[in-house]
Order: sequence, then C-alpha cells, then structure tokens
Amino acid sequence: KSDDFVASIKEELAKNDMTDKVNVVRTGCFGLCAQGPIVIVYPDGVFYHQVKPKDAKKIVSQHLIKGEYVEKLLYHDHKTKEVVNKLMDTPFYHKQKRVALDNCGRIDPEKISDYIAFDGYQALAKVVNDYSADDVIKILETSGLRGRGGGGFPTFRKWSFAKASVSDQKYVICNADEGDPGAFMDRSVLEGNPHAVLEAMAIAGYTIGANQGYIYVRAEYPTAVERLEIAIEQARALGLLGKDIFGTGFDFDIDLRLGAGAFVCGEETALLESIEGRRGEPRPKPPFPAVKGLFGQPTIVNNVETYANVPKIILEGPEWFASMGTEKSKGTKVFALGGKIENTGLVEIPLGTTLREIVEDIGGGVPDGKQFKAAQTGGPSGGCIPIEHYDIPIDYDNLIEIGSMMGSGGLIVMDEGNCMVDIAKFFLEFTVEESCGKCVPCRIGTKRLLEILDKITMGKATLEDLDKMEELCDHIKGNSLCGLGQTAPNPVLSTLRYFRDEYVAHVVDKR
Ligand code: FMN
Repeated sequence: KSDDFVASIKEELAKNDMTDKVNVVRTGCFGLCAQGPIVIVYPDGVFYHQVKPKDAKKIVSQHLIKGEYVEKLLYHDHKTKEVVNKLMDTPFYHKQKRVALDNCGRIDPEKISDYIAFDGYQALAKVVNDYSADDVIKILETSGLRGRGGGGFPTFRKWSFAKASVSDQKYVICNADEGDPGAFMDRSVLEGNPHAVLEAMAIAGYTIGANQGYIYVRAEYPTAVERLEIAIEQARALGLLGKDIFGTGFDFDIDLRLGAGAFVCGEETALLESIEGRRGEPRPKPPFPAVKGLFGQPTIVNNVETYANVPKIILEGPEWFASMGTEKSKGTKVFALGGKIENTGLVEIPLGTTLREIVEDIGGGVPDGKQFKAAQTGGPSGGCIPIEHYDIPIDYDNLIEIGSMMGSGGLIVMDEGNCMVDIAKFFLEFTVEESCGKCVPCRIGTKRLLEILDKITMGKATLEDLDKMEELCDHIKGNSLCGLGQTAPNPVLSTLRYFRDEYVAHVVDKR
C-alpha cells in the first residue's frame, strides 16, 4: 500500500515539475498501524492518514502547491471527534516514550547520514575512545537494562560473564528471530532504525572482546533483511564496521544469518545450533552461551530491542534511562498491540504504565462499546491479565506474579465475546506445531494437553480432566529441556486461574 502511494506521489511531483523541490522519504513504522499508510508533510508537520494512491494528486495540488490542508485526509480523534494535525499530538502517543523506536518514522533507514544526523555512531565513538570495557558494564548496570527478548536477564551481567570468559574468539549475536504470533516489535526496529542495532553490537563487541557479530533474522522479514544489508554495507564503507574502527585498533564486523521461521530457533541455544548449520534444537544449559556458545566460544545473545536501547543509554546516561520504569524494571518496553482494540499498532511505554492506560488511553479502548475482558501478554509463553489486574503497573516481576510474563512484547486484547478456553487452545496449537521434538515432555506432553483441551471444547470432558490437565501442565513445565516447553502450559494455567468458570461451563459433570 505504501509503495503504491510513493509511486503515485512521485508521479504527481514529476507532473508538476517539483521533483527537485520535494523530497519523498520512506521511513520505518510510525506505530499507529491502524491509521496507516501515514504521510507527514514537512515543514508543517501535518499528517494524513489512511492515504490511497489517488490521494497523492490532492496532497500535491492542494497542500504542496496552494498550502491548504486536505481536509478529508486529516485525522479526527475518535473520542473527541476533533482534528489532530500532528501525529505526536494524537492521544495514541501521549503516554508513550520512544527510546528503542526513537528514529522509527523519523529517518530514512536506508541512509546512514540520516542516522548520523541524529547522533548515530556517537555512542560507539565515545565508548571506543573514552571508556574501558568495565566502564560500559558499569553504565549498563546503573541503567538497569534487562533483556527485552522475554527473560528479562540483566544485560550487564550477561556481558560481564562473556567478558570474563577467556578466549581468542568471542561472538556477539543479535536475536531477530521474533516468532511469537502477533509480535512485530523487532521487525519494526530493524526496518526503521537498523544502525542502532549495528552500533550497539559493535559496543558489545568492544566490551566483551569479540570481533565478529551475527544477526539471526527470519527470512520472512525481507524488508528488514534488505535494510540490514544496506546498513552493514554503509557502515563498512564509512569504517564504522570492519578493521581499526575510529583508528583505535578495534576490529568488529557483522554478518547476517537467515532463519527459516521456526519458533524454537529464537531460543538462544537452538539459534546457535542453527547458525552452526545444524537442526535448530536447544542445548542443555549450563554451559550458558556466555561461557560456551557459538562454535564452542563465549557468545552473547541479545534481543533486537535490548540492543536498540544501548546507544541511547551511553549518550543520554544510565541515570536518564533508570529514571524511567519501576524499581526493578527500568526504561521502556515496546509492545505490539492487537486484538480487540481501536488503535492496533506498535507502542513504547515507560515500564510501570498500567494495562488500563495502554488499553484505554493509548489503544483508544475496546471497539463497538464492548467490555474489556483480558489481555494476553508474552504470546505462547505468557498468560492473560484479567480485568481485576487492569491497574497493575506493567513490569517483569508484576506480570510473573499474576501468572503472565512480559515475553517479547505481544499484547493481545480480548473483549467479552472471547472464549478464554479458545484462546488457550490457540496458543497451545501453536506450541504443539512448533515443538522441536527433542524432549519428551514437550513433544508428547503438549500434544496430550491439547487433546484434553479439544475434549473440553467439544463438551466431552469431565472435571477430572481439568485436574489431569493441571497435573500435566506441572510435568511439562518442570521437565522440558528449554523455555518453549517450560512455558507452553502458561496460557492454559493462567486462563484456568482466572476463568475456571469458563472451563467448567464446557464440562459434562458440573458438580
Ligand atoms: N528472544 C528473542 O530475542 N527473540 C526471539 O524470537 C526469541 N524466541 C524465543 C523462543 C523460545 C521458544 C524461547 C524459549 C526463547 C526465545 N527467546 C527469544 C529468548 C532467547 O532464548 C534469549 O533469552 C534472548 O534472545 C536473550 O536476549 P535478551 O537478554 O536481550 O532478552
């Protein structure tokens, strides 16, 4: 859709002899997907939403030539019905704070000069010229940055373990596998701000003593792959990757490795197997990758969003980052907001924002006057948050306490019409399909679990089946080899915890 609009506006500009007067810049995602494609006209900064190729003519003839806004393409707030001219003035952005997504929608991701114009590669320059590896680790510790890929492991700790591992060869890996259904946070960062990830990986290389990085990105993300390829080439051409970076003697380069789209390959040890050319199956831990990772060498694996925060932390200072968030969850988190919500899209919130604020203020509420029922976070590994926890500040620990988890950032809203047993079944079907089959509890246990869920939804189960299901969940969680199986029962357990009545409504022997 955006491609068609770009072609059409270029045509209109050419017809009006304005090609050299107006620059058409394709950016990454603005976040407000429900209103896309979005066009912002500068210098006014006015935005038009849901544009179609045929709208290009009016934008050129009316706005660019006569200086009059195109009324019918302006955005009206769906609650107040008032026109909002600037994208960042829409209620969707009021409670957001863009750190990882900062440049997305602002720069041309295919031009390194755009990234540099917004302080790009200054963090790397500062690190390699002024900081020791220990300084960087200390900065990360003070910032409180935790891994955004799901587990929330403190980033400084992982980097310091890898730094402490003695070896001539170490690796820095970016996990851009992003296999959760409904998740597109990492894709948006890579498509909109690829250099931030490259810069952070180079900083990681300097810190742990690695000279080679790999980005493991799924092949189903062709735009992300293409923009990464362009970004790597441009960074190499300016000497920001490769040999003797900033004349300091520090060498670091990055290559891409494409994944074939298996969810389990996002699990860090399965990812290492896949890069090594083997079937993507997890390895037992320990040893952890920071000690024995890729090709047996010390390796750090971090998520795209984790890296995207690093240059900002270096430049703005760790205290700035730590000033956002809750006591143990600092900074911001990007969520892919979907389901029964007015403003589907990509949102970045300071941690500690409540679910109510995300759904009502940012998301614009549940459509068609329906009631919010629950939100699912963490995808197939996560759980649901019912309305009684609507005001819970979102952070790593709070979510775990109520039986869900942050996960990588999928946030799916359900309304009164959704059956929670169906939701649990949807996620379980996904994990059954994606289980690699290496360990028995996951390979067979999740299948048996799904059979019981099937029996329940067909109205053939008994209360005893519910007990069996809970027991089986415990076994799968406790005995699976990797995080896939260890978390697969979560959607079932959390829906059982908060919506047991819906399960009971399906069974035949209601006591
Ligand atoms: N982490 C990601 O960053 N991206 C993924 O797509 C991803 N998929 C995963 C899939 C499974 C089944 C499991 C168990 C874990 C997955 N993880 C994923 C978590 C990684 O194993 C690892 O913890 C993460 O990449 C570490 O980076 P972080 O510390 O920056 O979060």
